[in-house]
Amino acid sequence: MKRILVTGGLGQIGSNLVPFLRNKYGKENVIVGDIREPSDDVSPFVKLDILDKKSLEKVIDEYDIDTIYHLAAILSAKGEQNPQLAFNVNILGLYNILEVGREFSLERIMVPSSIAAFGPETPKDNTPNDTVLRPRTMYGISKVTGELLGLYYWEKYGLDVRGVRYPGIISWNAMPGGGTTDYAVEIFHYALRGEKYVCFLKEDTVLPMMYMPDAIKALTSLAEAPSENLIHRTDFNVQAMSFAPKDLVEEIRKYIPDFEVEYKPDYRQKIADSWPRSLDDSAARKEWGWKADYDMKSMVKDIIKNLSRKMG
Ligand code: NAD
Ligand code: AKB
Repeated sequence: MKRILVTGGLGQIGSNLVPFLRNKYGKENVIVGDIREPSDDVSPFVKLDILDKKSLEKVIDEYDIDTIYHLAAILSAKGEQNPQLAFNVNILGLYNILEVGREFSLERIMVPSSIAAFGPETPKDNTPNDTVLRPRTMYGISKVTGELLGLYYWEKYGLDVRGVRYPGIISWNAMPGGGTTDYAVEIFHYALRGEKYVCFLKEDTVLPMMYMPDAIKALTSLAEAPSENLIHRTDFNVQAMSFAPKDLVEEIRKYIPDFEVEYKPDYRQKIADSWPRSLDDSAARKEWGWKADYDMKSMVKDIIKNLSRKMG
């Protein structure tokens, strides 16, 4: 039986992953951990700062945890505003997670990486899985560190750490936590409220993106893949769609023709310019059968339907 802790479980991905895991493994077997208090009832919940190793050990022990989905992190834009916090949470926090994984001989630790692991010298189109990693953000540096530490703990201690390099994740039911791809979530809320959106990236900045159901599918499928099939472990490219803000606006205007957008690039433009436009995900396809279900068209249709219903 699985006993799962989801760190950072109140965040954008956690608030979608937790219901999925609870549906599969039972509510009581999936514990939400986060440094902040929930606004709704998400019990079983523990207030947990991953930098507090003693509390982390106590939670693992008390709840008899065998698997961690480690989602607690500071994302790229927030990380550039406070690199020290990003270093602490993303690197020292992950170190605590790996150490408790080793000490308690946990069965599996899932740690998402990101396209932020790449940098300006990385080939931008159809970016290979195994290529130059020279990120220039503290977030990206922490993601490369995480990929390498995960591999180290696997090879040295047999701790089964796995992860995908997520692109920008787009959801309608949870807001993003301070990244460079956040525009692609915010924009829907403005469009449906009938308000003008001021986009912080240039209109032609192409980035890889993924709809939330595919993001959940990617991480949970990798978690279940037979270990012997995996050549990579912590650093799988996963591609779903690639678009620029103007492409997304054009698609949204098919539903909301008078939607107004202005482009005012800020410090996040430089971050976006250092990331790839699309990814070669053949390793994920070969090693654990990855394939995305949604492209931009089907995603926009689904978001407009669900979000307009939610907003009444
Ligand atoms: P998020 O910012 O929405 O959520 C992170 C959560 O971590 C928040 O609820 C926050 O309160 C919590 N947290 C922060 N510091 C903590 C601490 N010290 N202890 C415990 N909890 C803490 O992030 P997300 O989008 O859900 O991302 C989850 C993971 O996926 C991260 O590793 C992120 O790098 C990765 N990822 C996300 C995206 C994306 O577009 N959302 C893309 C690539 C990779
Ligand atoms: C961010 O923009 O920081 C995240 C990511 C791609 O890792 N969405």
